[in-house]
Amino acid sequence: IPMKFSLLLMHAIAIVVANGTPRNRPYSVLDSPEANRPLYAGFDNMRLSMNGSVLLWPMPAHVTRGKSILALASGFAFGQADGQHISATLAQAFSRYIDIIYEQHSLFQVVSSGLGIPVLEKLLVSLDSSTEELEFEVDESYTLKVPDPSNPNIASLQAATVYGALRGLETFSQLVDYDYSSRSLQIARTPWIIEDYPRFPYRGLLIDTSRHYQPVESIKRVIDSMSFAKLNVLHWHIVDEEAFPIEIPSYPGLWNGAYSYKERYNIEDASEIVEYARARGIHVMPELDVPGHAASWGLGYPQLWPSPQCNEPLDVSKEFTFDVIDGILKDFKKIFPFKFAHLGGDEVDTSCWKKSPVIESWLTSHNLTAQDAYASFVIRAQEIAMKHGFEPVNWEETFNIFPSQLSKQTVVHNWYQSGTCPRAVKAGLRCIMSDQGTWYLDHLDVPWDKFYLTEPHLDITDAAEQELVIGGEVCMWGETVDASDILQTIWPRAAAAAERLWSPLSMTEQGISEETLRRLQTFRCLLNRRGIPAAPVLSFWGTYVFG
Ligand code: CP6
Repeated sequence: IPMKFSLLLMHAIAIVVANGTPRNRPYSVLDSPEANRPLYAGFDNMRLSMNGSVLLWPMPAHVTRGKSILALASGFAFGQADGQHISATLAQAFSRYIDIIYEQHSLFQVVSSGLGIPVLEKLLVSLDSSTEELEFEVDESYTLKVPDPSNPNIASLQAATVYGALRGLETFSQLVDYDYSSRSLQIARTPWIIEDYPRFPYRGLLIDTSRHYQPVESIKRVIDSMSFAKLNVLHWHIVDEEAFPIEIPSYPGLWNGAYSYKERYNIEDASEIVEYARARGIHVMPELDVPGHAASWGLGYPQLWPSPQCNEPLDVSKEFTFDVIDGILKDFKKIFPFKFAHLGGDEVDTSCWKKSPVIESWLTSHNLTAQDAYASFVIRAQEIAMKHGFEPVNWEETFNIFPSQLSKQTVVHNWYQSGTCPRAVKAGLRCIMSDQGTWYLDHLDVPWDKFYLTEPHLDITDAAEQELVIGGEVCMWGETVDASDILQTIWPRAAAAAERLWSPLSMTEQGISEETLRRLQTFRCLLNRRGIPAAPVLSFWGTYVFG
């Protein structure tokens, strides 16, 4: 009998594990979002939301809802409240979200009349401010009412700025479901009242275009997908030792360090990326990683290499090195309006400086150790960046090795060891968390659970110190990905971090439950429906439950 039972039990477990992951069939239309019912949100969303779950990702700060239902009217439209200055950013977003709401269900005809249920004719957006400028810490809060208490056929979205309205439109789009029996677009559990705002102003994703080139189109898909998860900073690690793929008009030889003439960005490409991101409420932070991780600079200007045997760190002894940094940051300022520039400073191995005769004698004559020279290099790069109007971000080694020399303006970017942000904020500096053990997407074996459970305020209890943690960032280093697999490597795990960075701590500190898993699966399906090839949600959480 035990044998029989255990076989039954194993069978049950196998069904649970295999559920919704058809491994043995080639991809076909049967695997498309709408056809694969158990896995995809289009169908289950409706049932589950009626059963009580709120299937939004990331979870808003405050949600109340009712027990009614609304269908989108055939002429459903977004509009801006009468008498307001028309926002071009909002108008573009309206057209994107109409496409998203309708086309994600395009395998089916959408019926919108004769349903016998109330219809929603409009979502009216009202903005408190007409600014279109995307500044750091811009107000991203919004209030969404579906329908508005004043009119059963109109929903309202009120926001301080257009960037809050973008977040609200995303939330609205996640409320809309395709109902298979009536073939209409519906919103269940109305009336909804959602009041929402981010927990952290900096919710980042790093991409690395040095180890593998990413075509502009690929970066745009990454930006699209970030906006679905309410991430708002694309940290663009443009250059590293392997390649220098961007045009720098002040030093046009630099992009000789690109892999090929095609695998590089001209000014127009970079500006197009910045504007594409801005229209989605996403800042682009460029990184110029110095003095290490910079060997590729010397393909255009070999005098930046300390010696033929030593091609990084960059030559600290020559004024030319700092002229080049000055030119790059001056050109960056014209392309990247974000207030931060990342200046790297990580993994600097100065041992070959001491073996380069020119640098060795320069160190001796200036009475500097190699470490002093590393510090002075970083400080000088910070001064150049500040001269051009940037606030500097540096990887944590700079803070670990010479904390008191760093500008007070520095944002310390954690990656290497735990405890860095607690020390940085105690020293009065701002901090971004990117724990390599749990928020590095190139660590392919780290499951979403760990991304979800990473807490930027870990070991920081003082409120003023917590305030200095501006947020966190997941890092998609480029060694393991190119355009063929970047999206499925980023997603769905980055979404877990996105909720940690957006939703109130009181919610995320509850940890992971079956509800979290189901909501994340729903979000992953939403990404698939929108053309983002997010990978299946593999959960180690399941092993806690199923043994
Ligand atoms: N490149 C640069 C990298 C990394 C860093 N800087 C890195 C280090 C360790 C891991 C992953 C990435 N590839 N420029 C560290 C900030 Cl595990």
